[in-house]
Amino acid sequence: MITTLAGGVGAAKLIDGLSSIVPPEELTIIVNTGDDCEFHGLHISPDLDIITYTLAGLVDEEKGWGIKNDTFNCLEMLEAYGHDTWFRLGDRDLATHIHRTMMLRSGYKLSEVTKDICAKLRIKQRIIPMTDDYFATKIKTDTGIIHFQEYLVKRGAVDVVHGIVYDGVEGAKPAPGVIESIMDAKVVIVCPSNPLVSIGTILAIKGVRQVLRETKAKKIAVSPIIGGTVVKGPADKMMRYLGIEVSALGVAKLYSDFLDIFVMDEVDAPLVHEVEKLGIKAVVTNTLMKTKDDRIRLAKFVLDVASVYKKA
Ligand code: FO1
Repeated sequence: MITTLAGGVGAAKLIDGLSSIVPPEELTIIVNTGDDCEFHGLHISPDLDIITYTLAGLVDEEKGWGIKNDTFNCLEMLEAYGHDTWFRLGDRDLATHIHRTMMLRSGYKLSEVTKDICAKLRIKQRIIPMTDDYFATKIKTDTGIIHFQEYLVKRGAVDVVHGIVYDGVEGAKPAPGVIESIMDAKVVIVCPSNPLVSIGTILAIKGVRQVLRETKAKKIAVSPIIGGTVVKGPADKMMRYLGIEVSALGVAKLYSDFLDIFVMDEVDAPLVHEVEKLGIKAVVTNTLMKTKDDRIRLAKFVLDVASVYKKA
């Protein structure tokens, strides 16, 4: 069994690669829900949707989120009524949020709704939200504390970041299957996602860091930072503002209490020695995932290094 900790777009690419090699029933994906938000009365779970749409073959590959060839008629009408439409929800995408919200209002947990959506979209891998409880990632800026989506999408990540608030973290229990899937896994893969607002949130859930230290699984992470910058998203900016070294080494330090192996890009080969001083085995490869073949190649590399996959 392989368990992955995942955020949005970067994670979805690696998971897409993994799903080409690993039998679906052997792959569990624990997903960040700190990005969840409410628009037009609907519960949106962006990272859950990015992962499910990717595995269902529905994702808009160009953007990395939303549904391919979606239309925006509903949003246009909402705009005409004077509603905020900076968060671009497509017509087909809206069906997911309506379905999710209806189930949540009927008393189902987010993990049950996610299971239902996966079944309906014929996804065989197991996708689990990190928690069924309220959890919202908020960013401390000069204009006040704002929701992560407002910081990222509405304001284009231009603000100086003074801190990150995991609102609700005290009461957020791991969703059913989170702890067990880490404990029972042969390999736990930390995807190349934002270490602060995608992986950091999962690690902040009660018991998760502890079980990562206790499990016999090999724990392997892929760096989202390549040569001091990110492929997508604000991780590098956020790390810089928060005084965290913006490098693969800076990421390795955030995981050093539980990590066995760290996969970095070839350009970061000079950092191998420093990472290994943390007691983590460091390996390098091309970690860019531009094509489907890149995704599969990186997934094979990760599994090979973790010794569960024999190279062909
Ligand atoms: N990202 C954007 O940059 N702009 C959007 O308008 C936007 C809408 C959106 C709608 C549904 C969804 O599931 C994701 C959406 N995203 C959008 C992506 C999302 O904001 C982030 O990429 C993730 O939260 C980070 O993983």
